[in-house]
Amino acid sequence: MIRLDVQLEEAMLRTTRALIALSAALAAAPAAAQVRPAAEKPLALNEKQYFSRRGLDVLVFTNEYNGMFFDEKTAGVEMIHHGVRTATGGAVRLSPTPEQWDQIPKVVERKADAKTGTIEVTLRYEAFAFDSRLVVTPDGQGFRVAVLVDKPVPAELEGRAGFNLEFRPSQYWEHTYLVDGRPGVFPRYPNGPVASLPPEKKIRQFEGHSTFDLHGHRGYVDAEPIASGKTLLMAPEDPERFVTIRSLAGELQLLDGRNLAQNGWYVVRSLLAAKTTGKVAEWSVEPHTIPGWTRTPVIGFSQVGYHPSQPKRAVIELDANDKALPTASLVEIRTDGTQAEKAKVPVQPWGRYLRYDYAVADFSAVTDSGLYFLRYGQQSTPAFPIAKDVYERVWHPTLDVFFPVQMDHMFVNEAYRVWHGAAHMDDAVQAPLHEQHFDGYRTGDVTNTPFEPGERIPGLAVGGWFDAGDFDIQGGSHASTVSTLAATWETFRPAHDQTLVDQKLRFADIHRPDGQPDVLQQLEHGALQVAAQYRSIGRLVRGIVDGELHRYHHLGDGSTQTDNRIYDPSLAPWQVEGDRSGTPDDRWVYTDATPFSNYMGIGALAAASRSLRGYNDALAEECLALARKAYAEEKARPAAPAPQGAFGGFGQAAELTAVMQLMAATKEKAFADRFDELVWPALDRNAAMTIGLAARAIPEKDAAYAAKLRPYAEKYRAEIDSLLKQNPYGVPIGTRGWAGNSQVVSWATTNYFLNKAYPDLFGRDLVTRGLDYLFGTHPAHNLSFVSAVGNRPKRLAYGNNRADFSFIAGGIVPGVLVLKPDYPENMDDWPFLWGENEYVIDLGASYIFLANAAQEILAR
Ligand SMILES: [Ca+2]
Ligand SMILES: [Ca+2]
Ligand SMILES: [Ca+2]
Repeated sequence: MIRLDVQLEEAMLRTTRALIALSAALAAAPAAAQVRPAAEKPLALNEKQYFSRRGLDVLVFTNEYNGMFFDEKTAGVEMIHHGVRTATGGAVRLSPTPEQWDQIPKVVERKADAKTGTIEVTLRYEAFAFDSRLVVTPDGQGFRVAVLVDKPVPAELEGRAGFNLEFRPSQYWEHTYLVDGRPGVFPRYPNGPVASLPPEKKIRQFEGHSTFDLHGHRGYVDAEPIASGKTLLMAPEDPERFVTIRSLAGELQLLDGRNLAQNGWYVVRSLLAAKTTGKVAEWSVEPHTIPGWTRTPVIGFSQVGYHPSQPKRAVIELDANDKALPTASLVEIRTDGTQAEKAKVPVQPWGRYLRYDYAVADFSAVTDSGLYFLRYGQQSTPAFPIAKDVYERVWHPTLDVFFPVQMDHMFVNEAYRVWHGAAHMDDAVQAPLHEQHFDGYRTGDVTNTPFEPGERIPGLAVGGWFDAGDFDIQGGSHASTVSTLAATWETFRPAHDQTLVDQKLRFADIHRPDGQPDVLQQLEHGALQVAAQYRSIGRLVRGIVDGELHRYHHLGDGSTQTDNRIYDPSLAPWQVEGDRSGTPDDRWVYTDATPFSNYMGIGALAAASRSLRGYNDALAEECLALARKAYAEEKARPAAPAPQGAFGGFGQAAELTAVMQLMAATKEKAFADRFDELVWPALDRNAAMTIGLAARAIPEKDAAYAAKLRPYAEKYRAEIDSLLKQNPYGVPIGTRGWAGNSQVVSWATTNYFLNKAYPDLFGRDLVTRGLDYLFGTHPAHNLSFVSAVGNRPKRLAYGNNRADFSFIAGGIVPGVLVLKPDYPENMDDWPFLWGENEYVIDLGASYIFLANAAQEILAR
């Protein structure tokens, strides 16, 4: 009943907003096409080097294509339309609907000219020695974009090179378009048209790989236009999405990239004029804006709720044109269902961070258990509890669902649903030499193993998890996941058992207890794979991954990525004899050797050996023996060059991890001495990187150690203070190409260990703040970043089920990506941006640890 009230209020608010928008649009509707309302300022270049006016920003190569992941849909000409980045990829492109691994242009030069108010970008396709210039000029409420060439388009690119601009499909679903007056509805699901073309027409993809599996047929596929004409009106019925595009030379095509790749966007495209120089394409683009538009405030709060004794801060994100209201209310939903204002708290302006203004409403004073929601102006948040047990179950979906779903080499069932069959039973063969893989792996001159390229490395079809939204086994993330699960067991001993795991039958069943703690069963599953790697080659592998791009991008049941049969070259492709096949699809093992990754693996084995004792003694023994042997071998190798600078100690920091785990596992003096030898110089080099590990070792050491460590902790605490001032959320927010939830969790976890050792220096709030951030107190929106956890969690993400616009319960997404120069983004209607939405296993394990840690310190 109360929920109904809340929902009703939200629905009314939405309707009111829509009505205001609609009436504004109606008032402006005739003007949108012809006369412009005088009150609206024209688009203009701002000091941050992008074009801006109220309701519209146009970015021109503020963000570049990435040499590592190629087309991430975060580069080129882009539009932020009423606060939403609806368009990207405005650039000269070589195919109608470019895929992630298609050739991307290099930015040779970018000039933002404050005098003329234009931005000019020179783009180059090295493979074709093809240069073009993109000139973007404000034009009234919109802009013009022209492509110029000094030399004609190369002959082999005639009819192929074009100017493309891509629109996010989910923003245009349930909307219409008009092309030269002819109406159409944006396709909800890709339904063509496509054409099969002869292979000689195909433009080479990254490093000669192919996203397309010919299966013995010759043709490859290109998307064909859904519509074409001179003038395209996109979503003319929706004032927030309405864009008019006119081609001033040549035709416009509207295409649907999803026909080739599920992560494709709608593409508007004009072919470049051939055999001529100067202007070879030109558009006028006029995005409609709602006069006086102001972005709805985002009320950041924890969708999970709060422990009574923890700080409770809502962070309100405001449009630059908005002004903070003086107060916000905490409304209680009482036990009889009625509502009453529990507290009115001041809204304290915090200031500017990136492009928004922020304000903080602190309602920590309320400590009564109950159900609440926040009211700010006309806006109400979803309801949330204040209760002692809010963290008790938040990590269960991660352990109960996310981890089982990620299990490789297992059949995974949940009630009536099979998530996937036993995958990659044909693992694995030594990767070829001199190979640059599309997922970042690389091989050099030698294999570093007794195996020849292409030769089977035995024993690897066991244990392990799909690393992320893809299906590879990544050595580093496995080592760290195993270590973290072991730490979770050792620190908290969670007996939680909701999953059956049968290694003999390779069968996992979700929501079915089997009398064994699930943390140990997952730890065992990871340890089985890491131990297998050390057994076969004596080292942690970099990765076990599909060697061909057209299988690597696999979506769906992981057990259908390969044929699960051992490759037999005496058979023809697609020929099958028993458990052998003629299709060379067995995964490749990348075995480049670095002390860093070896030490990570050694640490994981030593950690696993401790936790597995009493559960799987044979595996525990073997893990420790393998770790000792590998450590001795690594030490016997010639020493790596001396570390340089603050981060130069990476290799030594890794040895420190291994030594700490070996010290804890063996209690031997030699490891304790080596630990002392390494830890202090590492702290002197980079305290922030080492302090967590050093604090973790306190239980293994004496009081003198803790006393000696204290000044480092004090120094680190002072660094945190300055960090807390950088943004209103009080956690470190990363600004790299992969969003920073991992850093937030690891930061909060370090604070947990430091809180344990030095509670006078490190308050509990430095731990819970990390979880508040994950659960909704963050920029861009207020959804919980943990799928299925909290009142409004991420409903779609870049899991291996992303093609279904779905989620995996308990998966944690990377979070808020800060696009240059100032746009925080986490798409909640489009799962395909991995930097924002891809689940990874090591973050899953770290989150389980942190949630247990919060529960423990709050119960103290
Ligand atoms: Ca991967
Ligand atoms: Ca179990
Ligand atoms: Ca196979």
